Amino acid sequence: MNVADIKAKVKGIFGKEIFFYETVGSTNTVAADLFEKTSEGAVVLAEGQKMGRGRLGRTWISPAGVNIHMSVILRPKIEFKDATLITIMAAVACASALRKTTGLDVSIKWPNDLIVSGKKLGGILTDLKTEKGTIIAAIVGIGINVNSDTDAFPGEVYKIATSVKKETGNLFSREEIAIAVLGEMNKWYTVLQREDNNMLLSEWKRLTSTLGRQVVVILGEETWSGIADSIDGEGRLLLKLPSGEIKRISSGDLTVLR
Ligand code: BT5
Repeated sequence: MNVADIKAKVKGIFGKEIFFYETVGSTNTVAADLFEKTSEGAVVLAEGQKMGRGRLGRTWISPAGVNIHMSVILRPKIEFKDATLITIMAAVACASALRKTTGLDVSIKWPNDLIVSGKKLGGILTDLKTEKGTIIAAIVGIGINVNSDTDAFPGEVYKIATSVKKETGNLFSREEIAIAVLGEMNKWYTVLQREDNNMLLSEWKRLTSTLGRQVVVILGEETWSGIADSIDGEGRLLLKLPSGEIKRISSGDLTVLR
């Protein structure tokens, strides 16, 4: 990756400082370690990850040299209860950037998936550093399959994954996509920090493919099914249960049934 190109072309603070590695365990782990030595908007980028992480200890497949593995270090001034909004903000930024740079109809599946043609193009992993219940840092990890051949992904993942190359038939510049993501993050993070939740959430609603759908949400031992009705000001999913009751859910694995 041409890091100098990214630094030169980003607008705003995101990506002005970039720590670049050929291979890391996980960019989120590296970013958490670098946190004290960096300013807000610093980025960790890696060509490949040996221990790329999804949520709940899951693995993020991270082949070298083809995709984007990036973590952005934030120091958000928001309350702990609003932490889901950080992922919501990053998803809006990524979906917007991907639509603009690739022309693909990228949508957001609550809470952290980037979807094209019903398949997973990318994902977001937000790790928080807290002190006495206050958020002191958020590490926003972004994985986007750009030029990889997802048919070669191991296990069952090839069935659910896709890449920009697979969807368009063309190779894309990872730098161009990363620059767009960082530019959109700059914009939407400003919106989040000025607490303009209406602007953020209305853009999220424009970009999501989750609302109005029959879904199942699994969180630990619990499973709920119903209609994904809306999200609230804290980024929680409002699930309309068959009884008509509305259940507010902060995190979980969501499957769209129809
Ligand atoms: C996510 O988790 O979607 C968050 C992914 C975040 C990855 C970035 S890369 C940079 C930064 N550093 C890290 O270590 N992580 C972040 P989750 O919703 O839990 O989804 C994980 C699931 O997605 C896996 O269990 C697989 O089923 C599937 N999966 C794994 N690798 C994939 C890939 N490359 N593309 C599409 N799906 C994948």
